[in-house]
Amino acid sequence: MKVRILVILLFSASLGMAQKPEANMDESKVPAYQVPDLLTTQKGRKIKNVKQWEKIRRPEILKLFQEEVYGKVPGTLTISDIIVHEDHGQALDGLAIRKQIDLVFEREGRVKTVGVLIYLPKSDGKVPVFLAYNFLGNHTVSHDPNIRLTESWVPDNPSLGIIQNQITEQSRGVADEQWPLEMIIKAGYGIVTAYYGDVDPDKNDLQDGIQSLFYHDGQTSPLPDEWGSIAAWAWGLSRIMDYLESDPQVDADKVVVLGHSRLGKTALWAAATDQRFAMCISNDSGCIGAALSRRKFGENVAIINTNFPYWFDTNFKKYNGCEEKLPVDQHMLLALIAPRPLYVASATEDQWSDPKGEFLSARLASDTYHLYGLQGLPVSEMPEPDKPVSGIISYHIRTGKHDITPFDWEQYIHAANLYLGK
Ligand code: GTR
Repeated sequence: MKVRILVILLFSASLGMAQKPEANMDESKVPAYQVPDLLTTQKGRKIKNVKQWEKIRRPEILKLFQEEVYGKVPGTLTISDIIVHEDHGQALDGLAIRKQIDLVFEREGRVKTVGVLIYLPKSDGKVPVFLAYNFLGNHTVSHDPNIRLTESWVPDNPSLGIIQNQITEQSRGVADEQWPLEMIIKAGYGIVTAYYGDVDPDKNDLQDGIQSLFYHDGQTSPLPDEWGSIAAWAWGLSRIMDYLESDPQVDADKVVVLGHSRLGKTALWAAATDQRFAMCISNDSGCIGAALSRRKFGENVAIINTNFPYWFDTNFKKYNGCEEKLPVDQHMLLALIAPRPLYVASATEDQWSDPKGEFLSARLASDTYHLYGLQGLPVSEMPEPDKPVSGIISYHIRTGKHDITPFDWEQYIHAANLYLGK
């Protein structure tokens, strides 16, 4: 009998070692935790005003995220060439003009091309824009037959006709419900999108993304504190911003960077690292996006590092299973966006992204907004589903699943109207 118990114990222990890390989906099992204080430096100095925040604490936090989480960009690379495929295509039944350009990046003979699709409301002046990556290619955001097809690697999806990692006509318009273009244009905003896989294909190799342009001979992956895919995608958003600054029809002082899910994590990191983005919207960004890591609810550090190790730098692997050792938590990422408007959104059926952790993080980030004389998130309790809370930090939890819907977009347009100084 004893032997049998021992065998069972040994067997389950060995299974345990091989097992994938598990997600806690039970609120009662959230551990007691304490997040690092936003306004106390690592050496214990109290931050009392904007000047100290901007000179001391903000750079300290930014560096910690750069070194320990997302990874540093190893050098400078500017746009080598802009290829204009289309400058004023008539689109959306005459409501908008369409532009399509390629941004070309070249370094030591290696080249990457990022295709950018732009719809702008017809206007005599410059217009504010939303900038957001898409998941499967620019042609998926609308049935518009003029949108060019990406040649980059796309994950196989036979039901969408994506075979051998190449898209075909079959996926044109498949994401149009996530991109209510007419509503955005009618509200007076342009929309700028690109396929994130043009910058770095979303697969575990780090061989054919923008990072590879920086490799020296024989190098096959970034250094331990250098960029994973999220930092590379965020870098790409900044390069699109470089282009937007040169576009006479775009108001580059009013670019709202937005992203859903992994692209929400990316939008947050882009807004943290590049203060030219006037506003940031995180839609269901979850783990290592808006949600607090120390709650260990839903997706956690070990899970995300197991499934998507290449999204982050190698240093980040140290924190598998020990979120409490992280020198940062995600409210500090949100605080890097202050004093700019920020919108954090969750969905009721998206417990994997830990809506409560996203809300609490937005709440905690308010301390930095207070330094600027701003209220931050105006409530302390999580609102009811579909009842948005509006402030310089806004929040809502929408009924439904992990997705970005016209309801979400309506709130984002409303917040941009209120807080972008339009
Ligand atoms: C999931 C991942 C999340 C989120 C999501 C997405 O598999 O666990 O962190 O990024 O993908 O991007 O759709």
